[in-house]
Amino acid sequence: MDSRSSDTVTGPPSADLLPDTATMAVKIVIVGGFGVGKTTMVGSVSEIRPLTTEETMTQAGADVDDTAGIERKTSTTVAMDFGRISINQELVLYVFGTPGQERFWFLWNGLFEGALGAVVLVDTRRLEVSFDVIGRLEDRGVPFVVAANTFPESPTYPTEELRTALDLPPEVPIVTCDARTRESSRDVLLALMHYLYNLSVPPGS
Ligand SMILES: Nc1nc2c(ncn2[C@@H]2O[C@H](COP(=O)(O)OP(=O)(O)O)[C@@H](O)[C@H]2O)c(=O)[nH]1
Ligand SMILES: [Mg+2]
Repeated sequence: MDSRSSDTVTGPPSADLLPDTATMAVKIVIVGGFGVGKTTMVGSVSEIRPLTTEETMTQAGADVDDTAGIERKTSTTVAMDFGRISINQELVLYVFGTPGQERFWFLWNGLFEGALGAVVLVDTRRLEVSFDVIGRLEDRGVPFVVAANTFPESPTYPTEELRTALDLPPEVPIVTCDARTRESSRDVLLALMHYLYNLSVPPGS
């Protein structure tokens, strides 16, 4: 029997199905400069096959996208990445990754609608590509955490040096991660959820 054509199949529930116990869905956006690992993070953390709009880079983009330092990168996200992760039985995160290049900023209005918070992924070799992204989040009043993605040649800086370099206020969490591993990417999302929770609880209560 072809199970895909039958609607009476019983068996283990597909990981694609949202568990019946899920009662709360939260929208999160992952942003950052070109090549910092957004698509990788959505892919590693998602329990459903991530939707991605990856395109092979063409010579036409050669002068537009700065690939210095990431020469092996041969594809780039055109619009967005999308994935889903269940944090526990009740809480489900919908994760959207979106490009940081200025020419994609028109997408931000729609993508940030209803988003509770954001992850700013940074590559410590190229911190400057994240400056604009952070500024735009601050302008919009979107709470965010910063995650430094670990590339082999990336220098590691003490957290407070990163904070100064990115001109971040003291309360913004800064974590390090390896976007290729599910656990590490999940920890980044958990750091964001803790931060959002603390923001929602008045101090002293
Ligand atoms: N070493 C290492 N490479 C990574 C990591 N995350 C992403 N990459 C690689 O860096 C490149 C850019 O990642 P990608 O997810 O496409 O970046 P995006 O433009 O932000 O979506 C890809 O070739 C990835 O395989 C990481 O944590 N460590
Ligand atoms: Mg991408």
